[in-house]
Amino acid sequence: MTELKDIVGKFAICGTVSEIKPLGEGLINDTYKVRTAEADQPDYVLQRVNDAVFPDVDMVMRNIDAVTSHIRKKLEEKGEEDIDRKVLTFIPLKEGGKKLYAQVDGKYWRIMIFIPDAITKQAVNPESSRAAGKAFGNFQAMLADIPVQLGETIKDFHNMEFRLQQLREVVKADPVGRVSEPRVQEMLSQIDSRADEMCKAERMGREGILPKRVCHCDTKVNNMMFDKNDNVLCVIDLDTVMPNFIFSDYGDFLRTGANMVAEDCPDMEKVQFNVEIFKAFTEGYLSSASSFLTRVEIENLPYAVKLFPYMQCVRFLWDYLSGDKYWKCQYPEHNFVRANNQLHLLLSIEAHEEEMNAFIKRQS
Ligand code: GN1
Ligand code: MG
Repeated sequence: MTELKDIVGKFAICGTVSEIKPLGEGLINDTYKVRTAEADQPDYVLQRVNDAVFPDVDMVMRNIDAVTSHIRKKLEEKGEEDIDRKVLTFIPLKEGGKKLYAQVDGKYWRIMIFIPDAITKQAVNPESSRAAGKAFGNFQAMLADIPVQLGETIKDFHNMEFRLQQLREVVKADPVGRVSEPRVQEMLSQIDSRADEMCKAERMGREGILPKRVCHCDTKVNNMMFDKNDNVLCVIDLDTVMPNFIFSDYGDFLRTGANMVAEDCPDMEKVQFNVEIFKAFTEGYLSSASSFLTRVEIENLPYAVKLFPYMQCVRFLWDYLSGDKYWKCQYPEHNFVRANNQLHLLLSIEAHEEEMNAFIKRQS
């Protein structure tokens, strides 16, 4: 097997590698920190891209190249300082033109500059939610005029009609005999009764009243870097950047950020929607995104808040009924618990619907 330092050696980095050790606890890609010996040379982050989740790594890296180059240009035009901390910098191969990844022993690797003096956060409060809303809105705003068409790195990733279709297929095939469980039947009927309402985005897309824009599609607070004074430096984890309805970025952040507990907390009474987080994130988001959002997009933000817990409930249930192939499980019921948690989050959100609608009206 090729050693990590030989893989690093394929890239046009500066400095002499002194140490390579695992970094972070991401579940999808394997990540390492690469230290260089020289104080005046940057350190780097080496990553193996999971090609089971992202089958077209070339497309992923072309998207990332287009997005980071465009953001860099915008920051330069604005005369920003310290740009290497405000956008990710991927390093090309020594040989291979401008290619930003190496294929070694059938695996895919890439390397980027390590951003010094930056932190990530795991939990949000209203203040960091506001900052996150502003940062993700700004990310979309900067990419609104990107001159290239990005690829869809995971086909139909946030397409609700497709996710329901996937669920229906596994219910029909019932490969591990879990469909007849009464709790599964109960959940399926909760899902069915909302299916039509939740596919509204796809219908509006077909009617031509809802555009797709460049979205991040994994808007969690831990996908942003902050400086020591709590200012957002940049958005990271760009593998899922692709054209989508803006609901993806807005709704998926609140799915995790505004849940009072983790998405796999088994105590359903504790699963509650935090309205203060919703308000702060929305204000932050609209402060940077209202310049390009349409009325239809803004009016439907409360729908987006419901859509993502619903979609995640469908996806977790699909995996439970498939035999737990997509998400790693610590115990046999894990995926069901996750699905149930998302359903309870949805119920809590539904109880706040009027309040959310009134709040959004006041903003526009
Ligand atoms: C996966 O690995 P992570 O946590 O960034 C998934 C998201 C889900 C999330 C649920 C590529 O994201 O869509 O919302 O799990 N990413 C992919 O925990 O499927
Ligand atoms: Mg991630």
